[in-house]
Amino acid sequence: MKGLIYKSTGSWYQVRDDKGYFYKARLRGKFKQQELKVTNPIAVGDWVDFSIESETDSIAIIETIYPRENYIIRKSAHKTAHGHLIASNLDQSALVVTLHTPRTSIGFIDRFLVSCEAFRIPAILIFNKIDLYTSEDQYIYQTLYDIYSSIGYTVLTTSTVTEEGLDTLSTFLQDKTTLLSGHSGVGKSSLLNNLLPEIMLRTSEISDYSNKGKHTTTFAEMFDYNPTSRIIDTPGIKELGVFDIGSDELSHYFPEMRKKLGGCKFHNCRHINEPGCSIKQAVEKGSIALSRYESYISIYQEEDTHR
Ligand SMILES: Nc1nc2c(ncn2[C@@H]2O[C@H](COP(=O)(O)OP(=O)(O)OP(=O)(O)O)[C@@H](O)[C@H]2O)c(=O)[nH]1
Ligand SMILES: [Mg+2]
Ligand SMILES: [Zn+2]
Repeated sequence: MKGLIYKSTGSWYQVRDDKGYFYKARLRGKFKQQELKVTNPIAVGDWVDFSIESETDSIAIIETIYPRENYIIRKSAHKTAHGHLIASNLDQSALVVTLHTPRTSIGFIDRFLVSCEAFRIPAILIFNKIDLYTSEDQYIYQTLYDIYSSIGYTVLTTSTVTEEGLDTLSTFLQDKTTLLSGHSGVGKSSLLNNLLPEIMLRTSEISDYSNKGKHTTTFAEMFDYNPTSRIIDTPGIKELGVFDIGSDELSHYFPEMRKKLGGCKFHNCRHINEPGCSIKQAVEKGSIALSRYESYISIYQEEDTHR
């Protein structure tokens, strides 16, 4: 039987068959992994073939996995040169961002967007907790809005307290499978609880001590928003760690740089200190944001040292 993975805990999986029945599944002992070096062979969003072990207890065994259309992966915290799959077969990936309690850094936003570009997954940014914005935050938000929307990214604002922006968000979720990602405590599960009140996911307050989230969600889980739309809640991540992207191809994953690459004097320009660099000229003119260029340099150096 063919099924779709809705939840993955690492030791067992929740798989849904084509009639909508859920089974608790584990992997066949000699399950054949895909080529990708990962710490988790099966992720939420994977299509699999499974066999039923016990119909009465809804227990199943996952036999094989179908090729993935795409996936989001981060560097494994435990095993070097390995990735940890966050989810697969996505139509879009939404990064939930906050300006404080907790604060999302621009570097983190850009790393996330680079990963999405590399895996060809459309990305949107959701600025949550707008009920908390001071006038200074409003100003920062406007600056970020201008930067990211001019590159072509959809930028939304939401509040789960005032419910502002949730209707608009809902239209962006229509007929798609959407990943919700972001730091712990930004409100991913809260957003899902607002969109789907019956699921009642656990959420928790930001720590007073560290002003950070408490890693309340521990496993990725997919939910049916409506018959044609699905949303994936994920555990908060500290760092994405751009995975397996060569520094020479990095500028292709900055859409505003991609358009200008032909203009550099040297065809193998790294856009760091070469003369006649169209990217650096655009940064000086202000048509490429300095913060984006700084993220480029930072990821470039990180990727370059890992080779
Ligand atoms: N003021 C305000 N608080 C919010 C908003 N959205 C979420 N929160 C609060 O932020 C805290 C963290 O929310 P969660 O939904 O648990 O965050 P999460 O992103 O799921 O966190 P992890 O599961 O740890 O990754 C909770 O106390 C929520 O009530 C919002 O729009 N405004
Ligand atoms: Mg959560
Ligand atoms: Zn250049």
